[in-house]
Amino acid sequence: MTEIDEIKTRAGFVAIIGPTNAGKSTLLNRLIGQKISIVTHKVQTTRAMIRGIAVYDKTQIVFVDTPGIFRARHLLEKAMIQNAWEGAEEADQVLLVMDARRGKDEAIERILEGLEGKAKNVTLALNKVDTVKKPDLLKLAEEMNQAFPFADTVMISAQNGSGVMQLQRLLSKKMPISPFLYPEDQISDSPMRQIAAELTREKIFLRLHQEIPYSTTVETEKWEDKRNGIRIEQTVYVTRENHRRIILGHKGENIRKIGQEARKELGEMMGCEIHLFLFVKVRENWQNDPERYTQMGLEIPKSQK
Ligand SMILES: Nc1nc2c(ncn2[C@@H]2O[C@H](COP(=O)(O)OP(=O)(O)OP(=O)(O)O)[C@@H](O)[C@H]2O)c(=O)[nH]1
Ligand SMILES: [Mg+2]
Repeated sequence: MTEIDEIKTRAGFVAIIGPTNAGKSTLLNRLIGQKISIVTHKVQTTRAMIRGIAVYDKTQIVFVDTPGIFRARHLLEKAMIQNAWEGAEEADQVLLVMDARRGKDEAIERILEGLEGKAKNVTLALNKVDTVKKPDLLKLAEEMNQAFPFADTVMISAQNGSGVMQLQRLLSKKMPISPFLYPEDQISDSPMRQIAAELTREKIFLRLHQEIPYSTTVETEKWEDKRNGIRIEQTVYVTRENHRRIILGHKGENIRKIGQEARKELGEMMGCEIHLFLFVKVRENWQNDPERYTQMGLEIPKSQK
């Protein structure tokens, strides 16, 4: 690249924020063209900020997926939500993703209040348009724009991709002129160890119900490149002995299936054989242990430091 070409490139950060379950992680994966952030039908899936990097034309956008914003109860949730707001404050642009089917509910109103002092350039993405009729969508767009001065409003389906290209183009134009911030072929700055732990957590979310997934965290303890693939050891931490038993399942059936599913997907992602070993341990108070957040890539709320 000559110096003149370099000046013409654009690069910047777009924070994807919104209520939990709005489809933020689904959108991130679609924008990147690869799964890097886990997705489930359950609320509060994403816990830390996950960055996905995409290049369109001469623009590099670092999309920051954030945890959904909701009313926090314990320290972990406070850390999740603080990280989401910090993502919004630090970004060049904010993309507010909402579930068009749910409409302007209390969660959205709280976020709009928060956005007032915290972010300037906010684009609204009405997501899940595949589930809503056009006249209702237009009404919602109008209602939202009366409530907040959005720079732009787009209608998308993160799931089937409708409107996502237009959104990419729109955001690209808003990025500041800058050299690229990461190597051109890099798609995330999350270490593979962390993505691998997230994948296992996703499988736990999908297989187990009620409060168990929320009281669970996964850490990659060992990652060794071997001649015949990668050997990975992970620990699943739970808060109570009976949760440990449920995760293991009858004759270890649950943990075996969780391991199989995670291993299969990791293998596809890495393009090699994965040998995955899962251990389940009780750590009663992990949700209040800041050390665990650092492992997840979450920052500890300032008030707690
Ligand atoms: N019908 C439909 N479903 C969608 C769309 N986008 C996402 N979903 C579904 O919505 C659910 C939540 O998606 P996620 O991407 O995990 O949502 P999120 O906003 O990241 O949620 P948190 O991480 O919990 O804050 C999943 O079941 C997705 O498959 C869409 O465009 N249309
Ligand atoms: Mg998410």
